[in-house]
Amino acid sequence: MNQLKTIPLIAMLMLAGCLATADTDTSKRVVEYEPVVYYNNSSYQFDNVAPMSYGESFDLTLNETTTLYVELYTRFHDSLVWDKGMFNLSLVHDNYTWSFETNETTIQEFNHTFNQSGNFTVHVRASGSDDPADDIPGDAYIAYLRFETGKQE
Ligand SMILES: [Ca+2]
Repeated sequence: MNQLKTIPLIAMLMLAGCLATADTDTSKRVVEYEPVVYYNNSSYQFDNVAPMSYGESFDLTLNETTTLYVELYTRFHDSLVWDKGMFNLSLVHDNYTWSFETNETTIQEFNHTFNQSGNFTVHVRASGSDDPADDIPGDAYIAYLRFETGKQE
């Protein structure tokens, strides 16, 4: 019984392989907008009572026009004792720096397009603390970054 099920499955897999190959061999190729996409997700919650900083960095090579799409959730309380926490996102490439900073408690989506190619370093930094006297969890952020590069404009 198992063999009867296996044989058609193998035949289907072979056929699927043929179809996929035939598809890519098409001589008339349509050049479409195919961006190269990089994702980076970063998040942190400050459970410390005294202020603390947190950061992540990563390198990225970008080729043509790049659009960075950001989905950002930030939560920062007004501390009686310390400076208010903050979130900072920076892209650094040679003498070029783009950065965004906020200390709001909000959800925001935005994008930024830049005509720079080369090796970038992306810095995600934040500082914050937790107020032990309230029921609210500590300062926090969640950042979803999506880089789409190679866009024809
Ligand atoms: Ca708290």
